[in-house]
Amino acid sequence: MVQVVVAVGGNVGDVRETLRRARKLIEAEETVHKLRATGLYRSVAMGADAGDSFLNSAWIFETSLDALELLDLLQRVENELGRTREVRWGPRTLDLDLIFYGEEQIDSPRLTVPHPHCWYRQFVLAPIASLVPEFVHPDFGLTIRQLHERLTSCPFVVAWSGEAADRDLLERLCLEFPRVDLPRVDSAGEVEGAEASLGFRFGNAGTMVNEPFWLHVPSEGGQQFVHDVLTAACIDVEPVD
Ligand code: A4P
Ligand code: MG
Repeated sequence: MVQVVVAVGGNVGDVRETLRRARKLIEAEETVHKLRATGLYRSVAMGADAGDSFLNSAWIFETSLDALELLDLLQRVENELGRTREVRWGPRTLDLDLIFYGEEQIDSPRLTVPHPHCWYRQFVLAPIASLVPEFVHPDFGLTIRQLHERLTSCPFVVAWSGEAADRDLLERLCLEFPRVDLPRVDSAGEVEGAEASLGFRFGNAGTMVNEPFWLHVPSEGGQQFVHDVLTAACIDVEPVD
């Protein structure tokens, strides 16, 4: 048996009802045990075409499925509840992302675990932190509580390097995200072929205790990518009844 964490979200239709039905379908599987679900959290949508605000939650359960079998199950449930995939990051009735599969690190064409974007997304970390705050992220060696808290530090330092983050973009981002401090650094985080890199640091510039975790900005759609990352990191995620 492996303990897994699944992030759950949706922003089309009666999302509360869809999430309830999805949970029933998962719980009905013989290979799934001891499922615990967090409460629901509401946040604005990250992504230019993402649509209305989202409801997010997370499930923690034990399973005898291997990781790809579990992905198959999650996708079956998404499909059964009406998920279509016209637009990347588009509106969706149901999104089930596998965040952790025990402490395993998996990098295959169909599956990357831990989920590569979980660590800067408030709407993923807030629900998980409410159930298993002391779970340690296998890539970073930090607990979910620590990962979540670092997103709420003020100022929130997002170091960047490379060329894509030009002056106009930075000025616009500073206006839109007043809590974020965007110093430029020369960094080993840069990789060949990436136009810019973003790094997230703890606390303020004077009290950094860790190397930043670098995200490489894609050459196509880079500005939107940077905007989405900052939205996901700075977003207000409110618990709802
Ligand atoms: N895949 C690889 N690794 C994984 C994994 N760990 N879990 C592959 C799940 N799937 C994984 O996913 C595309 C492919 O990723 C899958 O076929 C699988 O083989 P998808 O769900 O079909 O496509 P997508 O919607 O384009 O991507 P994804 O990753 O689900 O989108 P995101 O990044 O999760 O963004 N705003 C708020 N406030 N709250 C949200 O929950 N969600 C999104 C979706 C956008 N904005 C949001 C929220
Ligand atoms: Mg998904």
